[in-house]
Amino acid sequence: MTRTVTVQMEPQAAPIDIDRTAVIIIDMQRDFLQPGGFGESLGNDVSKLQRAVEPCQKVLAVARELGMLVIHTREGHLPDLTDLHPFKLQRPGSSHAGLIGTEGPMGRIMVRGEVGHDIVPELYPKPGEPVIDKPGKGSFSSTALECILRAKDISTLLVCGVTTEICVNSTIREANDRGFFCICIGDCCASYFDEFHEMTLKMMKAQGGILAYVTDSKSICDSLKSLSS
Ligand code: C5J
Repeated sequence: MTRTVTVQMEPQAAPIDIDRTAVIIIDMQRDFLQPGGFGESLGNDVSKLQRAVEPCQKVLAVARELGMLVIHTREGHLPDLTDLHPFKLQRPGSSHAGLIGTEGPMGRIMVRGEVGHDIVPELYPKPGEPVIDKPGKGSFSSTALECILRAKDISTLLVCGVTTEICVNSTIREANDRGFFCICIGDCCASYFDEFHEMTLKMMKAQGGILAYVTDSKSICDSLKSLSS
C-alpha cells in the first residue's frame, strides 16, 4: 500500500509518496551556525541561522517516526586540502583569502574531522542516516548522493538547511536537473541575509515552481502526521 499525502505548498498543493521521499538537511554544521566558525569568520551574524533549527527538529522527528530516509550533508575538505580548489581558498583580492584550513576555536575551519565541521547537536544524525561530505556547494557534485537516492528509489526531496541562497539553492538546482521533485521547507532554511532568503524562495517557486515548490514545517508535519493517526 502506498503512503501518499497531499501537502499545502506554493505554487500549489501536490501529493507526495512518502516512501519515495527523502528529507535532506543541508550543512547544519557548527562552522555555519556557531561563533568561531567559517560563517562568522566571513563577517556574518551566525545567530540568524538559529531560526531554522527548531523547525528542522520538528520535521526530523516526524520523518524519523514514519521511517523516511533522512540524509545530512556537510561542506568541508580533506585535512590535506587536496579537494579544495585554488579559487575557493584564495578568492583573488579578497580579504577572506586563505581562510579555509586555518586554526579557529572549533579546530581547522571547514576541515573534515574538526569540531566545527560537524553537525550541531540538536540535529545530529542518527545511526544509519547517510551523511554526505561534499567539497562544494551543491550536494551532488563529487558525492554519492545520487547513487543513494536512486538505490532507494527516491523521487521527491524535502530540502532543509543553510544557507538558503548558496548550498540549499545549489543542491535544489542540481536535483531539479536530475529529475527529482524538490520541496523546499522555507522555515527550515536560513541565511545570513534576510533578503537573499526571501528572494531565493520566491525565485524557486516562481514560474509554476520552476526549481522547487515551497512549503513550511507546519504544513509538512501536519500532512505527514495524518498518516500516523
Ligand atoms: C556557504 C553553505 N554559504 N552551506 N555554504 O558557503 O551555504
